[in-house]
Amino acid sequence: MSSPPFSCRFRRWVVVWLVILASLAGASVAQASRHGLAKKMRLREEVRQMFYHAYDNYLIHAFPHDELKPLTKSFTDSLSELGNLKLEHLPENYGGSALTLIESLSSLVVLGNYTEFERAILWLGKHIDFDVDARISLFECNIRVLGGLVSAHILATDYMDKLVQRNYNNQLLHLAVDLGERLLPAFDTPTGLPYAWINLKHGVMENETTETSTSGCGSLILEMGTLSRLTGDSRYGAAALRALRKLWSMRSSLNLVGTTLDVLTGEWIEYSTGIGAGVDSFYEYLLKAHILFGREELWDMFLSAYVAAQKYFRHGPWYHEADMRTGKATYWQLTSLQAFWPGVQVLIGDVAAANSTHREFFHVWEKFGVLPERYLLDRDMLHPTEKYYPLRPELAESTFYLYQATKDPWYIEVGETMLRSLNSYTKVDGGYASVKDVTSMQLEDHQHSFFLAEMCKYLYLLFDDSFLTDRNYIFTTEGHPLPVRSAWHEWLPEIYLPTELAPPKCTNQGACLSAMSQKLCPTNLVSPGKNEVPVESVCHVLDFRHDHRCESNNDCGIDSITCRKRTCSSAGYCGLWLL
Ligand code: DMJ
Repeated sequence: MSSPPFSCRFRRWVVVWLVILASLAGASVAQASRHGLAKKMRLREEVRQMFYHAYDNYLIHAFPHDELKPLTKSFTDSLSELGNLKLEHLPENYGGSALTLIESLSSLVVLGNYTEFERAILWLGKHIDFDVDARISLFECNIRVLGGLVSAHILATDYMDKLVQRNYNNQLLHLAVDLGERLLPAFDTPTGLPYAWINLKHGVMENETTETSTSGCGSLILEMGTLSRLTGDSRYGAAALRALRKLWSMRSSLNLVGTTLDVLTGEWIEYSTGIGAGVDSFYEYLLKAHILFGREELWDMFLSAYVAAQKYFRHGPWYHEADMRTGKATYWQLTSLQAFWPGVQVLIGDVAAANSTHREFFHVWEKFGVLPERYLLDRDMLHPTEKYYPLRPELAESTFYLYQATKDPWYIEVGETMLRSLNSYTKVDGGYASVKDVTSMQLEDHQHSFFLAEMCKYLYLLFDDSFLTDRNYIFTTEGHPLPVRSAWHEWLPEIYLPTELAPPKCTNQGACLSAMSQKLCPTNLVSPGKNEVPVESVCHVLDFRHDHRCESNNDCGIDSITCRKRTCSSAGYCGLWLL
């Protein structure tokens, strides 16, 4: 037999080498992925230790008070202090509502500790009472307490088979309903925009401030809407949606909303606006409420708001503030709260933009060891007074979302760096302490409840997302998971009709049409008598242009009579067209 020609032999060698190289590459990919998995499991265990160091110290030194003071190993009943920068109207006889325990519930499930979860929910069901003379921030109480309760109620129901005693009888839902009732009077304003502060026992206090923020009245719908879905009582979701619609109707011609406003007049107080403090979760809730409740109206609002934010605030990977009326830049500042934005961008698939902003935030983290509250971009220096880092979780949150979207191991390294920094700079014998000044790393005696609700949860989920296997959740702004269920999308506008309806309309012959069949909104829609002043419908959102011309449905508002979304006709006019 003659040997094969050289070209044939060469080809055979090439094939043999390719097979060898491929199997070596395969082996090293398998090895790398084993190595990657081992690393993630090791980091997951470190996060678990971090959670229990914070949680156990809270239980030992602070429970059932609200939050832990880790340096002095004591407690603070901080529910009335949250958002209350001047510490006004603090209660005298308030002993705490176990805020940190409520905030830890969903994290316990994410970590798979069902026994502790069960112990906690049974304790809360027996001991918590919201009939307390305490003035609280509607926003903070909603995202931390109501959100913590409704999320944990759903988890308790879904994970019933993991509970040992299995005697969970909706205790958390009962608490949530009681709390929801106490929050509702805040919405009783001529505009439907809620007061920022309410006393849990006595309702809105006399001479209460009428100033609130956009996030304060625009980030209630996930928790209140979920309460409505769970109870079948539409009032909670209706109140939150009404406030959101009103807020949106106050947008400028640039589709921007301001930062603070007056709930009685519906007028803006602070026109300078951005994606950080005072506005942040307004954007987040438009999108997440659309995901949870499936309303196109919310998506339209989000999209217009998002496009405007990208247009007027974005400068490369950074976001500055701008005047809502002119779009002109006002403050060139990076704030730690803005770090949530890439997470929202991932949810809508804007991953490249999310990645570039996240990278810049992470560079700032690396530069200081943690994220300072405010940094002056135009002067490339720290804000003189806001040099603190109160254990905020937003960067960890965005890192989690970006890793979910890309599986790029670089985000695991980001998480590892953050974990290391938290352990080196903020871990003390009695828990985790906030940083008072990032230049000296001097600590402050406060472990915020969101450290357990968000920071630990997002870092854990970054390294181990088995909680999300076969389950579809969105996370509230406080990191509490709510399930995305198609049944929750069948929420017809009628459900939102306020319970207090206009009286039936009767003809001279005596035949009456009920308010419900007339699809009327609230009583204040009744045509005013001669000397009466007409009151604006609470669901009314004006069309974008005064002449009602439109280019898309985004330009159309909500009909004041039927509370239905107006759409853009093919001739370019907004109206209640039959589709
Ligand atoms: C949390 O309470 C929430 O994430 C809120 O939306 C913003 N601030 C804190 C964490 O920084």
